[in-house]
Amino acid sequence: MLEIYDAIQRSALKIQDIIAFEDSGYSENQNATGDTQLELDIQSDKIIEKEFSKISSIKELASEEKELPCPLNKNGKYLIGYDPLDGSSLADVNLSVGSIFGIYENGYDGNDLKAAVYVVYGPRVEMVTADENGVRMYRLGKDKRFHFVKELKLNDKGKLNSPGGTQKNWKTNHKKLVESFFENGYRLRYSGGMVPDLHQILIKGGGIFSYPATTDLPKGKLRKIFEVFPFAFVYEKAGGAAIDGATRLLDLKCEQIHDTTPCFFGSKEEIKKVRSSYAYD
Ligand code: AFP
Repeated sequence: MLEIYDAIQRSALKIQDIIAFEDSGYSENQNATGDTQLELDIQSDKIIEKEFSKISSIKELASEEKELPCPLNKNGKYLIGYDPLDGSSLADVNLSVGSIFGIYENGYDGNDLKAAVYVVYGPRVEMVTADENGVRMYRLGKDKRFHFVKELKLNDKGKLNSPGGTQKNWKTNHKKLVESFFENGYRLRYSGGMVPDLHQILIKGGGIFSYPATTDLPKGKLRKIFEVFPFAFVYEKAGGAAIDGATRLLDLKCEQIHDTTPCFFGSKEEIKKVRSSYAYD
């Protein structure tokens, strides 16, 4: 596993460099979900693939930017599902973006996850790992190495509310739920990048991030393998919870590589509220 974390760190240094100095315009390609790819998405994907291809314990890679998984080593143990540059369009407005990695064994169901890692590229570059050692945050130093900063733990209740999706397409119970958090004093924190938004909730001790089913996206927007399962794993290991409204996200199966699901990540109290508000959905 450590060699995978090292490869992620080497990729992060290179990705940080292209975010800062290279073209962030659109390419002429579309990814498997139909999004027009930015040059940054394509370059980040290539960087990660190159670093991972040096590691014998990796059996296969599945990238959000590719239609199909890419086999690496027949005898490898791990399958890696990753989003090379989540929220890449935010680079243009100089907001934080991130890379997300799920390290799976045997398959890509939620319960196949063994570890999850994300990197936030912002005013600082930070990496968070979640595994049997808990959730640990590292920060890039002047020496171009990542240094351990602290362990991350969620409180049972927080103060931040990050509600995703197009509001006019929210269902009535979801509107009421989001409103009830605000009525109880929660403050809005939503940048449009799930990595910095979920990172902020973790660092500040708690809150709720939601990307619900909407009338235009009945299965939500966020992808299970590349985005949802890895963050569900991080949130659970940090003492929080993650559900699709009713079911624990990590109990969900993945039928197609690019499957999406509605998702809620948060501290325990907030997730309890989501559960009761979705009970009669
Ligand atoms: P992009 O990668 O297309 O910018 O989308 C980012 C993202 O997948 C995730 O990081 C955000 O939380 C979510 O989409 C934002 O979606 P909405 O703009 O629909 O709230």
